[in-house]
Amino acid sequence: MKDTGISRLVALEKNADLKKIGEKILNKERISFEDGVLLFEQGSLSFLGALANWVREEKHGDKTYFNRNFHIEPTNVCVFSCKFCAYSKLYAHREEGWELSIDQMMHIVKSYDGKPVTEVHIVGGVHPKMDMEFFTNLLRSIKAHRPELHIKAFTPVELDYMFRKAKLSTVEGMRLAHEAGLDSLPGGGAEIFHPEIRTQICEDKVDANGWLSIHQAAHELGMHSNATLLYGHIEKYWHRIDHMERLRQLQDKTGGFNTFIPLKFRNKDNDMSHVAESSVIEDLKMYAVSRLYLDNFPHVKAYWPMLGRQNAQLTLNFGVNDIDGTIDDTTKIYSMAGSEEQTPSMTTADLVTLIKQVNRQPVERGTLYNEIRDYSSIALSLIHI
Ligand code: V47
Ligand code: SF4
Repeated sequence: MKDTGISRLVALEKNADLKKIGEKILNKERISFEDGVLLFEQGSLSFLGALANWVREEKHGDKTYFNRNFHIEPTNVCVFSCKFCAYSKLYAHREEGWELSIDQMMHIVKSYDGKPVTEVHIVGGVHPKMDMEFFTNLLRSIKAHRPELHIKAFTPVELDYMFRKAKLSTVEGMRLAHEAGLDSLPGGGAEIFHPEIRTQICEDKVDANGWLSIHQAAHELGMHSNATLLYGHIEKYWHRIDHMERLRQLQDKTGGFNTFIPLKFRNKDNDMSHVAESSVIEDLKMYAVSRLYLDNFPHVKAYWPMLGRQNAQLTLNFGVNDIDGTIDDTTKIYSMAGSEEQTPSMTTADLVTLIKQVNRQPVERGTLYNEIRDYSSIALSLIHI
């Protein structure tokens, strides 16, 4: 153990249960479900932060990853009715929404020709007319135009609906989507797995087992994926740990997850607007406990459009080693729910500055964490776009 400061902090901890958990973490032993709940309930922010930062530095040193990506949201029309969603328009009201054709989406892809983006992230509502055939055509068109662009697309909510409509099993559906060009899955649609909460906030979409089995099928085809957790609304701490426990178990089996992304619930213009948002202290505790509980997840990511740039900087001392990407101002799912960033877009120079301001090492990555460029000693004036 290289940092004696952290050993002293754990040795001086007065709460005997927390001290034991701290010792387990420093010995690289797995913490239990009960330990996870106790960390949330009794761990001080400084204790959690110091431990999570120690784990982060053991795994990644000061490296802080970002990528250059853009988003496409094919539609905000959705057959489901998640209570936290400020974004979707029910099919019956689809004149208020948007539905992009393949040509319109290819126009977006082509607008990035010649620009150094490495990933397109495609996710949206579940439109009954956008089916398996539509999306496999889209995947093939993108690959035909720009084969090296990594396509990270579709949550199990969208995939489950597509597969069921096409009468495909999960394994067959994933294989067809992969063959058409799907490279990896984003982490969305997970929310809170436990049915006690899931039935209250998003009862009509794919359940926990459906979500997990789609990610498992992707992993078994050699694809990687991310996982999210929507926190800070009506769930209790143990629901968060239950959610992470299910992810940790699947990761033990497949090793296919790259990144865990806690998503802070935002309450603007949705059916849960009466629910208060979490404080920054609670946000930082969430990131720290995620880093401590998910010992088999390589990366923990802060999604800056949702948290705001300064809070995202803070998370880099609470277990986070990835800060997503340059994104672009087309991402509506957050701006419509009251995120900090109404038009999320950061240049590479902005991202590098943000990371350097907190003395971390900015590294551009591909979707699968292949390192593209270390920006530690590159002058800002030499960074373009
Ligand atoms: O599943 C919807 C969330 C998610 C609200 O994998 C909300 O790299 C907060 O998963 N307050 C979709 N969150 C987005 C997503 C994502 C984002 C960035 C990167 C990656 C990745 C994945 O957005 C949904 C839902 O949990 N969401 N409404 C809201 N009011
Ligand atoms: Fe539809 Fe996704 Fe919104 Fe739920 S969160 S209503 S699945 S767009």
